[in-house]
Amino acid sequence: MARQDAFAPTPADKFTFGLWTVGNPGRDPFGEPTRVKLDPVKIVDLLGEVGGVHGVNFHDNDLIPIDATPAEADTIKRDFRKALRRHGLKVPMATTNLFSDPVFKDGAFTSNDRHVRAYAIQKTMRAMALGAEFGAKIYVFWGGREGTDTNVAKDPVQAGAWFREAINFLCAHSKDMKYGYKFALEAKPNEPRGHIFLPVTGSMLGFIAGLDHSEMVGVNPEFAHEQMAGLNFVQVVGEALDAKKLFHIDLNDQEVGRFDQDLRFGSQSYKHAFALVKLLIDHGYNGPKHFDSHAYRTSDYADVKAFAAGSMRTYKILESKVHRFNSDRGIQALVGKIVREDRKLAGLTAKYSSKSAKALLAIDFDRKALASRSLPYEQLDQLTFDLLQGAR
Ligand code: DIG
Ligand code: MN
Ligand code: MN
Repeated sequence: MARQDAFAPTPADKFTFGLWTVGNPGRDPFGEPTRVKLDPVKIVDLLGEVGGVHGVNFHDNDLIPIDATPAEADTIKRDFRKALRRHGLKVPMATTNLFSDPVFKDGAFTSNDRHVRAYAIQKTMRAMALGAEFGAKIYVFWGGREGTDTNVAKDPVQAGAWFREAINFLCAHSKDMKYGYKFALEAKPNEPRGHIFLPVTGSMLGFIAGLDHSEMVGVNPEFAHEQMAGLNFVQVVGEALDAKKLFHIDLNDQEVGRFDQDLRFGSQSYKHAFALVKLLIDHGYNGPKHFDSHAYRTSDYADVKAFAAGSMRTYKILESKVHRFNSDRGIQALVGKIVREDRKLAGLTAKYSSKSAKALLAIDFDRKALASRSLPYEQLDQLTFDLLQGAR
């Protein structure tokens, strides 16, 4: 009997891929496809061949071409449903393509044209119905065209109001239709527009607070997008967890200062990826882990499968490293030294009272002694390196 691979994924890991990820045909702005374009059934079969995948996500037009007839759509859905059943895959998330068709050249929910904005809301309503047909309970909004290429083209306050109007309407529609969706807003700073509105997850968290149904709206942070903005993805996800708004997550990798590379998860920034997996484990994130990424343009079918398998394997390896970190006596002894708590002081500032304020003001802190406390971060970081490199 073959030894069970400790890093083999299972559907319980909730790893998911979009149809557009492993189905990416290798086209880029400077070159034509290098791979045969796979239809949705073939993409599901590919994921089935890889094994251990929990689910597959789609934009409406990844599944149903924008000009498909109702009869063509029915056939596609029937065949897709059969493929899902064949491999036991779920559809946890759905979303709308509001960026490919030329009609969205100036945005969808924030187009300067009221007709385009209305069409975008209608298209999203239809896509929500499609997602609900396949059991999706998370609905992602990525506004790839919501932005400007010149500031004078659009007033950002007006654009924000239009975006809010659309999301409020669609939240109400989801409730009206009893879809049970949780909406997840995905930020990106630029590309394809020069300046995308609500560019980072933090912007989305602020925006959500002003919505009519903010309780059903969270975020879908993507590693590459926050990295493009020069932010620390681990801290970004920490903000989302703190706000109880991490409804979905797009995992991939990215080199700083480059276009959106959507690289295989953990293929570039091992250390960031480790700290991210640690954060998700430490805070009990139990949502889908979506690899919004694609294989290199140079990859063939077999290499695309290796890309998908590698994405999940990397996550499982980092998971095992996190458990090692959290149980390593030397590392935990250091962590214990670094974090100093004091119940008496904690009692003073946990909840304000004029009494506690007076008591706090009366304390004579020894500033020099506080400053002299040792913080062995170099040792901790080196032990982390040793652990990640298999030297511990
Ligand atoms: C790009 O990062 C976006 C689109 O691929 C999609 O709308 C969303 C869902 O993961 N991510
Ligand atoms: Mn991306
Ligand atoms: Mn994404």
